[in-house]
Amino acid sequence: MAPHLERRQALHQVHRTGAAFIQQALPAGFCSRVAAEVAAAAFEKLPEHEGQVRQEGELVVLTADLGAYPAIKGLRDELTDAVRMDGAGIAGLDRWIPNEVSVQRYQAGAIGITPHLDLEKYQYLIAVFTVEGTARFTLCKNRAGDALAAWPARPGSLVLLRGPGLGGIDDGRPLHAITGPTAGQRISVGFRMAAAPTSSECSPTHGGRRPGCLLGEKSSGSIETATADLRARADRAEAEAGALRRERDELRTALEARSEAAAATSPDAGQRKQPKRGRRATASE
Ligand SMILES: O=C(O)CCC(=O)C(=O)O
Repeated sequence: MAPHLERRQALHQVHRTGAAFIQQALPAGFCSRVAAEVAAAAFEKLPEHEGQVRQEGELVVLTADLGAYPAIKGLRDELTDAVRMDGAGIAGLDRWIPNEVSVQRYQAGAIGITPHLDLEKYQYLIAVFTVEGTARFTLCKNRAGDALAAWPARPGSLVLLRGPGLGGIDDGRPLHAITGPTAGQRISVGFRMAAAPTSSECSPTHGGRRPGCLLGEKSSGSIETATADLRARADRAEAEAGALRRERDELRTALEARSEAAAATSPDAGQRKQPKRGRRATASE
């Protein structure tokens, strides 16, 4: 994994701007192990259209205990610990537990996925490693795909995206797109924390997520979703309450300083203190 400081800076950047890129997050040998592990997985073709989004690639979603995928399991565990440690102080990251792994495969010349938002149910953070092949990842200004930033998603690189609730931000999901590789194939491994699979999203043939729902931009309700939403709102309320407390304290300090200054510069400052002493004396008699 990338050094501690680089990860920390990247997580703060995700919080502030919506996305960050780490060029060298995984060693080449480890990427090859992950690619070999998923080579025989049951990929399914993504639907070509999802609303206004176009996509060309394949997907397999791993939701179980990952026993058959030891390298991915190890990566998930290490990533979870790293995010908790390096994201300390960014609301939501202390409870980020990726429970869904999406492995995506694209062939040379494929469209990839045109500008889109990830589903709202993916809370706090999305982490996508590239383990094979190269493509251009774009952080988009608009649906036309104009770039705010563009990064080469190569083996070992990591893209981090903001999910709902991160740092108390209600919904700061970034618009993004990925091309297909220019040669060979590209494989990405994405880690997400799904608040809950809903009955309409579940299908036994698709590992609990229907193909294409990756790109849907709303999720429907369920108890788990509602619970996660309440948690995110509680985090936000906590952050706002902290900010209000700090503002109150600053205002109080400023007010005290101002009244002391006013009292000190007033021509009858000495006299004003007299009645005070007098009253106290009177009261105690
Ligand atoms: O395959 C990738 O690198 C990322 C694909 C993507 O944009 C997504 O899964 O939302």
